[in-house]
Amino acid sequence: MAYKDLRDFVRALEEKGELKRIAVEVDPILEIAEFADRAVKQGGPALLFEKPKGYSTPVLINSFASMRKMEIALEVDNVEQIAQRIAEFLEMRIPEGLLGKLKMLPKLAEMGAFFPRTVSKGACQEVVLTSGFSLFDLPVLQCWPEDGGRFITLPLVFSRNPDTGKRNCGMYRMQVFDERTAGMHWQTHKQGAEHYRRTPHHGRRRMDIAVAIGADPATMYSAILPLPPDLDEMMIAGFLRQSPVEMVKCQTCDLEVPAAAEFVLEGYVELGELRTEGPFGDHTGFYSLEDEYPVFHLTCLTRRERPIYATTIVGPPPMEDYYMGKAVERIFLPLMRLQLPEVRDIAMPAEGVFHNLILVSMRKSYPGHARKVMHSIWGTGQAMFSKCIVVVDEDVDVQNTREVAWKALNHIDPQRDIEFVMGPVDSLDHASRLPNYGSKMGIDATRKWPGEGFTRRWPGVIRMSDEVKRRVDELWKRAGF
Ligand SMILES: Cc1cc2nc3c(=O)[nH]c(=O)nc-3n(C[C@H](O)[C@H](O)[C@H](O)COP(=O)(O)O)c2cc1C
Ligand SMILES: [Mn+2]
Repeated sequence: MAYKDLRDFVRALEEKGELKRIAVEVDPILEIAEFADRAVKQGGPALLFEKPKGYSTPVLINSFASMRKMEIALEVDNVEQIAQRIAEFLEMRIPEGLLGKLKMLPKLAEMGAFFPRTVSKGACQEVVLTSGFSLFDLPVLQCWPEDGGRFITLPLVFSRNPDTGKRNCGMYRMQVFDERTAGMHWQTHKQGAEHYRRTPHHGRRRMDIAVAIGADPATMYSAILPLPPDLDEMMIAGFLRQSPVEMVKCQTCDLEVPAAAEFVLEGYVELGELRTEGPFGDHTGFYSLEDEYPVFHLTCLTRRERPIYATTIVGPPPMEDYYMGKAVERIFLPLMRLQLPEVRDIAMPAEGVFHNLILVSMRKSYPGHARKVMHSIWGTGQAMFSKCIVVVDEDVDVQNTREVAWKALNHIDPQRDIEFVMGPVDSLDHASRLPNYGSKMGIDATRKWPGEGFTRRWPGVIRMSDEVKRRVDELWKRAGF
């Protein structure tokens, strides 16, 4: 059964021994962050702070902060099961004949069941405040000492594409500037930023925004997924939870939000109004420096009677977002293989903070094939940010970073096998020559072929014969080991 809401998820985490309630008073300024950092680094439970200093609203953090918690969040034994479900859908073709078509009906019906449903009432509007409210009513964290302020870190930011009317939901952090305004940190490549750029073409000066904080875990998680533009995150959330997301109309703007959310911030962004945002201790493990971002104006705050505030912190890896990203890696592999069936597996080690390093194993079929795979990755959605792509043959286990380092470093002639390209880079890259634009590197660490100009012999990897191993198994014991 799909979780109805955040508290349902909290209950599940608690039942499975993956939640710790913290009854002592802890300050949302830095202290909660330090708790969260220690807990995740120890593989500890999610934390529910019952007494954040100065607030009566409990704070939930680290609810996705391990593979086990991701499995609980997505109600699977292994996130690969979701990849499997996606692969099954992708394999679904219109079969021949009436019988085949009939067989497909249940699958199609299942698909229909994922679409979000509009409902007339939602728990997120138990309390509707159009005056006398403030962003400081929420126990928003300051995460790191040099942060520019307090940041809402798990917001589901809803906007509408002014060209198509389609909804988008992205997770973009929001720095609380004062009681009614916050930074809107959608990076230039993200959908919120694109909607913002499209808005003046429709003669508008304002863009409606609704921000939901805290919902059932699949809905929260859908906001980070690197989906194609105009593919509704709420539909994907429905697929993940296998039950439609219920949406309710906002009170003061033309957007819908998950009815079961804990908090909803309704408001707008005024075109052209920018304000300095940051610094922010980011998921690279370094501070993202100040920059100019649009300003969100809060016009109405709705919430549950007794809401829970959901948040996270990012910082030196691995943190909670590493596990969220690891699940993305597993879930999106079948989709990547639709375009690139030669790809066996991919891995994004924690130290690469997603965009800095992607390891790819592939079955090479023709000269230059590894480079074709690199360029395809650079041409695919948010994988375009990959600063370093290492491509290895299919016999290398990319989940084993040490094996990749060992084999790849042996296999390359750097000048021949490393390729540099220019293009868009992640906004968080602090080393690129310009913000958002710089170089990327592809390393072809596959075995080189004569068709690629390599005519020397290629050595095999060292391995003891099975027969000797068996003999030594016996001798080993006799020798007293
Ligand atoms: C905890 C967390 C915080 C994030 N913060 C931001 C952010 O501040 N700005 C941003 O552009 N992306 C941020 N992201 C990444 C986006 O949510 C992600 O790229 C998403 O796919 C964007 O959705 P979109 O394609 O609909 O714009 C964050 C991700 C996580 C997990
Ligand atoms: Mn999107």
